[in-house]
Amino acid sequence: MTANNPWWKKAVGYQVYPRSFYDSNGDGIGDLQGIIQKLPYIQALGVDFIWLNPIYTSPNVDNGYDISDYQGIQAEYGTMADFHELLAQAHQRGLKVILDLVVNHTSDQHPWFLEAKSSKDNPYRHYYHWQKASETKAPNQWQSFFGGSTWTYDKASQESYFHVFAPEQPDLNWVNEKVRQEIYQMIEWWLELGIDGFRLDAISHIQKAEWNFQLTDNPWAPFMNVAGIDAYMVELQAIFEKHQSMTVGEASGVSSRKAVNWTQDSGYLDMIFELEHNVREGLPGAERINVLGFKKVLARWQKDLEWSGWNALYVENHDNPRINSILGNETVQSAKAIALCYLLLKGTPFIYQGQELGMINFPFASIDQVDAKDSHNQYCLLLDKGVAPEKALKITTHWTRDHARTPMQWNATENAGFTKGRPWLEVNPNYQRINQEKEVEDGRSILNFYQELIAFWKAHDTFVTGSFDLVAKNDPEIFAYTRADEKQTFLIMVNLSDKRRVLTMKKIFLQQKYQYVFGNRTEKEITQNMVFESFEAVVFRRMMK
Ligand code: TEU
Ligand code: CA
Repeated sequence: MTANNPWWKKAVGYQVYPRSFYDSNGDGIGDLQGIIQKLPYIQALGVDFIWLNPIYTSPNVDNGYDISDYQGIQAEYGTMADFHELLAQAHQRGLKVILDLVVNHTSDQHPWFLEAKSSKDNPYRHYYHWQKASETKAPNQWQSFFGGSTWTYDKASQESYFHVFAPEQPDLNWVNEKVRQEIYQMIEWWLELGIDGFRLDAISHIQKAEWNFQLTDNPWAPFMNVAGIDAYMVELQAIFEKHQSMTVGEASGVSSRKAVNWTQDSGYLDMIFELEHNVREGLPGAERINVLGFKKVLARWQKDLEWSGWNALYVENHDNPRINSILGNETVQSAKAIALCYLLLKGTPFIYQGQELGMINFPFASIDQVDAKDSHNQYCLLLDKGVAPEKALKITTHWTRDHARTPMQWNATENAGFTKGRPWLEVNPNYQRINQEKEVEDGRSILNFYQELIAFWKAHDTFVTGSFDLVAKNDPEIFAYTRADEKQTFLIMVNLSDKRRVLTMKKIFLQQKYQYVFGNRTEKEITQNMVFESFEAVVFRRMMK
């Protein structure tokens, strides 16, 4: 590890959603001991670090993203002793561990908020944002991410408090120096405990515009990377640098250009997740990712951060549907094609639990099967508008976050081997077909493909440091690009459609000598009119020396 080549540039991350990973005690909820038991599995994949979604004490309105004690472990997940054990065992296996850092807001049950709410002159009042209001008139018209106003009225004080997510998630007032100091101390406490870094939740929202800011086209503009945020980021950066911790920010609203500031060597964070590549097409209830949009967004981020800054690469997380359902056609072939397509881009790849098995969306048949709060809100809003229940269900569940949150599918026994009890969220009925035990045995499985792909990626520094250039830029279905350094060039070509496609190659590729090195189907050669089968993916290599 050197200043220019820190360990995380050549590392793959694995995201664990603790609630749905593995339940060790039969209460239907995944837990820390469950994660400990599955560490050998994670290690065998070939990844280098784990990101755990929130494991802190929480009333669980937003599955742990509403924290009531930053230094406590959610009882359902275990104890601080369990966490220490998890950290030690992961480290022993060469796996680093990063935690979710949720500091845009707390739970409304956090002692700070309970104090703040208790009276207008409580010393904690200004830990949050309060404005004069009435039952019928909010301080302004701003809308929250989860639907409805960003303001919730408090009758006792005749003021409203501000929240960009649910009312149970009041936003912290970062302008207040005391708030920042408390947060910084908490961060140091975790870093001193030995964790390796953080994924910073919703970090681009910590600064808000003036309350009289007038909304135009983007309803979220007043809290997306607003001027003034940099001062806070610089303070955070100093702490992370002091501890040499790895950081990845969820920074929606930070453009690919601005991301350079955020992630260059002297930047606030090591890397950020962009939130733009899910370019949707189709009617609500039947949307898919538009391939050309997907590839143009990713290519722009690749180019803008090519030589300064760093990308965090992902196609799934706990907030989105399963990629093999919305971009792929739910086959083994398409899962592999998507894997190859994003993992060889420039940046640090993240794999979300179950993605490596090709887990797919859940067939929701009732709103009672849904847990996600934002989906319930959307469903109610649609019913209020007079949309028929069946249609409202379809629109709501098609892109719900719960597709990603169904329990991990370990084997073909009841509940996919996730729990001996009743799972907190229903298991996908396809678990007999798609599960980890089965895929380990099958040399041609998606799981084995991921292992081979990670090993292939690790064997070539070109994938870490090399350039990125799109090939066949405007092809609506083929995502092709080169990764090159002074020693070699890789040409990556992926047909992201379920149709046979022909790509006419530029002369230069025919004149140079390329060799097939990796793919999800059979060997092939570069020809003038190359035929790609449905979701076929190939990598060619050209040696310079
Ligand atoms: O998600 C936040 C999130 O998605 C927004 O920051 C995003 O900017 C917005 O939707 C615009 O597209 C994170 C977590 O990943 C999510 O699970 C939590 O519910 C949320 O924060 C609140 O903590
Ligand atoms: Ca449990």
